[in-house]
Amino acid sequence: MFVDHVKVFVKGGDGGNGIVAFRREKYIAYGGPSGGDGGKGANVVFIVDEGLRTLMDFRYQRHFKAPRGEHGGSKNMHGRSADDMVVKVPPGTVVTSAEDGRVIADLVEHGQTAVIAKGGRGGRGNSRFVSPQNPAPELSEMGEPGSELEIVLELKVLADAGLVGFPSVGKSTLLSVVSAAKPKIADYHFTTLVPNLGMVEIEDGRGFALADLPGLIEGAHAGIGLGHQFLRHIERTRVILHVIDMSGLEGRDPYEDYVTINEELEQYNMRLLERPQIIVANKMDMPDSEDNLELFKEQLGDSEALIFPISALTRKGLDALLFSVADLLEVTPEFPLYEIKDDEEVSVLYKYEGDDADFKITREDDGAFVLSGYTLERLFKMTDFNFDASIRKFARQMRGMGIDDALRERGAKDGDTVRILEFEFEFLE
Ligand SMILES: Nc1nc2c(ncn2[C@@H]2O[C@H](COP(=O)(O)OP(=O)(O)OP(=O)(O)O)[C@@H](O)[C@H]2O)c(=O)[nH]1
Ligand SMILES: [Mg+2]
Repeated sequence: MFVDHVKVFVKGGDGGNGIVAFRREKYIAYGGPSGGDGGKGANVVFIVDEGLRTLMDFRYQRHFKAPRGEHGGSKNMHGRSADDMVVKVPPGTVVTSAEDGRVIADLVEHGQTAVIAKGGRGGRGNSRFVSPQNPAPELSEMGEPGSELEIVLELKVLADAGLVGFPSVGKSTLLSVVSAAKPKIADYHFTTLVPNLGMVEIEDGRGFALADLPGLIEGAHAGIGLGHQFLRHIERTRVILHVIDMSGLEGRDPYEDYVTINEELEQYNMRLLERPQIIVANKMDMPDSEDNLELFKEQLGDSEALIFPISALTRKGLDALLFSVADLLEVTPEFPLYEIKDDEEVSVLYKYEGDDADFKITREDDGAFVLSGYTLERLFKMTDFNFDASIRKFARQMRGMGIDDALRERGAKDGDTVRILEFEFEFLE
């Protein structure tokens, strides 16, 4: 099964909790604070494995939750940090945010890694809150929650050149005679259901990777036929081989075919038409092909166009075509698909977006004020409500964020209910 598009959920591990503890030693009446920090939660890391060819494994596992860090211990013992959760992906995997489509990582080379969801840091134990004013704080933090997000994985095969054209024009046949690939070939439409890759080696020692794609028809960009879903695989190719059936045996006009496919490429966007194209006039072994080719050239009216008459079936004209592809590849730069910022920026970007960094106040039917927002919820989750000092610290942080004032503005009165996540407390003036 070939799977090239999946949506999955990833969550970095939460940090371990810091704890409140005090030394109890034989000859020391009042030991100092000794609560250790929690360990760091694990990141979810993707790594490219060249042994993988599809995203099939993700069909069966769609949730990736990394383990949390260990909690701190007494005697200032730090909790152990959790080991990263490493997930293998095939080369050519593009990771985007399901929410807004932003690209998080483009994983191409074997061994390449990217942090997709960051683990939270460990909460600090009470020995870290010691100050001259408070030598024995009853205050510690819970671990920071790991970031969580829904992502889309798309596989975009890594080929230098891609074969496009109507169904049954001979794309797979061509791939099969210039490489060791064994794609399915038949005289009905949509024989090829998934992209095939072949390595082409030419006589002068040069070589390139060639992809055979499922046939396109008018409206493919809008999902007709096998749809544009496979066009994503041309996105990385630098040169497009536009295969046209010159025999006219199916009753279509070769020039119209040519125009239709180019329109589909244009509609698909991704600037596919900016890529150099080589026109492969196939099935030249058939009786009407010569005449059709002459007519095609007239209609095209472009003397610069690279047109190679071949017969994939009888293997005629292949060398000239392959040399030309290799030449063109040499002068065609890589097409940058995405610009990716470095890991740190990416994970911060994806953890909390825009207004989430702030807080939001909504009213519920029962009159309660509901507070939400990433920063606030994060602070909340890191507060250990078993200790008054922690609660007071959280109250101070909320005030610092302007939440008290905002609540008052929204009409909150002494004794009103305020909710954060599943907890509630009273608003006190
Ligand atoms: N006469 C002739 N027939 C060819 C040639 N190349 C391919 N064919 C035939 O055309 C039919 C379709 O070939 P495929 O290679 O499966 O075509 P395709 O473009 O991959 O088709 P889809 O995968 O359906 O998009 C088969 O019956 C081939 O034998 C050629 O050069 N000459
Ligand atoms: Mg095919």
